[in-house]
Amino acid sequence: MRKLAALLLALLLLSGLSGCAVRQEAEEKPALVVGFSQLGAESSWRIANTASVEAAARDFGYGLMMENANQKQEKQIDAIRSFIAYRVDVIVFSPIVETGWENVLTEARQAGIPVILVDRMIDAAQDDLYTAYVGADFYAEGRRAGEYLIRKADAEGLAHLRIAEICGTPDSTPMRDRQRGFADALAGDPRFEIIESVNGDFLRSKGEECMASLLDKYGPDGIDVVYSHNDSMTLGVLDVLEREGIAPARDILLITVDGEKEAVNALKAGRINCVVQCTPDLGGDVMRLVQALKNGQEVPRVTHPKESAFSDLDDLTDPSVEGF
Ligand code: GZL
Repeated sequence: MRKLAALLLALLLLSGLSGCAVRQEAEEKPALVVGFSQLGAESSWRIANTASVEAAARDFGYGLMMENANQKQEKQIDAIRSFIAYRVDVIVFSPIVETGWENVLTEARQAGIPVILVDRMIDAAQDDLYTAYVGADFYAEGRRAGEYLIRKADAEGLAHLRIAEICGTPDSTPMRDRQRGFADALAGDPRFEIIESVNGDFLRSKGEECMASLLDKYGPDGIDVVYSHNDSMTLGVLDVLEREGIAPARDILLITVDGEKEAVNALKAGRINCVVQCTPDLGGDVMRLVQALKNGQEVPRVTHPKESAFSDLDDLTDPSVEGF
């Protein structure tokens, strides 16, 4: 009986201490507050990116005010204005499109609040309105997609490949640069023809609609390759192809970008030919820049994560071939 009483007493003391510790934490203000305007939740990539920023803020002990704009630029502008009014220490945002930010970012500069772009850029004309960019080199991603197709054509003696391109959100950095990098990689090679580029807005549902209308227009024998700017749209493409009895990666080659688990698993299962990586895990790089800014240190203007590509021409049993 005495042992039980001692145990209960110990538990009470521990809970009392921990309660005190929690109260103490609750009274501690975060070292710094970051205002984060996220553009939406349109894809697995975006959801993983949000989680990465939230986790990194926690790891650094920074307060995070996050506003999700649900794909509306005006909501991002409102969020940034609220961060300015709240006088956050740093503004981090992923601009849904490259244009239309001059006024609100000028207000942030006038308020003396540094702005870090994550994942997407703004128009170069406003270069002086942000301090740093953390995100992919989308042009390089597009080139990797094109360079895979050249390797594939070389390896299998393919000629005159008619390519349908399903693009991401118009005027967004990943859409513009994945398109440009891909076209530049193939430029001058007569084996490749981009027959049409359509907007799938990075959404699975629109990727499905695009693929259905492309098949209506060209027929299954009129398309040799689909180059899709993200995995969400590619999963919509797979739904349509397999519903129509078309063997993806065989009847029509499939190249996608992001590298989420479901796409990499489809690659390993022979349903996709190439997955170009685009890591969503940018939170750590962002918060290291925030910390450097807080300490008055210089920060790099551009921080690109390391990225690669996986394809059916590689050893897919390699442990590095995995999705996020
Ligand atoms: C790329 C990111 C894109 C992803 C899509 O960094 O901006 O937006 O490729 C996401 O999945 O919707």
